[in-house]
Amino acid sequence: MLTNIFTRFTTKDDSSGSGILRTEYTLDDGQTVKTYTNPFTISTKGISKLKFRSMDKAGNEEIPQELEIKIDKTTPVIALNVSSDIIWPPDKQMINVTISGSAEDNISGLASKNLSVNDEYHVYNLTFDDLNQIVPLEAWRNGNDSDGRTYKVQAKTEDKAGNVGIVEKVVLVAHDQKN
Ligand SMILES: [Ca+2]
Ligand SMILES: [Ca+2]
Repeated sequence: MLTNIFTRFTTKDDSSGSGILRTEYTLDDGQTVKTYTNPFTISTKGISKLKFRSMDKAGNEEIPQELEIKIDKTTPVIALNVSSDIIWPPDKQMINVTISGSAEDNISGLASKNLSVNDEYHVYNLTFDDLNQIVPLEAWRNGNDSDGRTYKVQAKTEDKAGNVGIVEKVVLVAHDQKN
């Protein structure tokens, strides 16, 4: 679940034993078997399977052990939609805007997801932990706000490897109908 994995095997034989002869490992299900000498870095993206076993000088072989290593360098995939991107007319009515969002991360999985709704007049400052909401937005802009009033809908997610994904949608209370 990290961005890179630094691998170090520690081996021990019981004190009455004959001592470790060597440790072997494979990253491709046995097609290439290597003898472990020094710590190494695994940076292959996605899911890798590390299999390893040790043998002692008396010829005893350990049952192979397996470790699943997830290297996740990609942000979660987010889909975000709003039911209206323009609110009209600016008559101070509250308009229900449906926000539909989903997020997934198929390597390490999602650690968190948040939805926020803000507006440029700093009247709205809402946060949710569910990306699906119905939010009443005020259909109003100041008469001298020539580019209209902007509501910003933001979905922010983080996966378990710390990759952060952000997707934003804008809902506009237009200044006039030509906008
Ligand atoms: Ca990811
Ligand atoms: Ca504006």
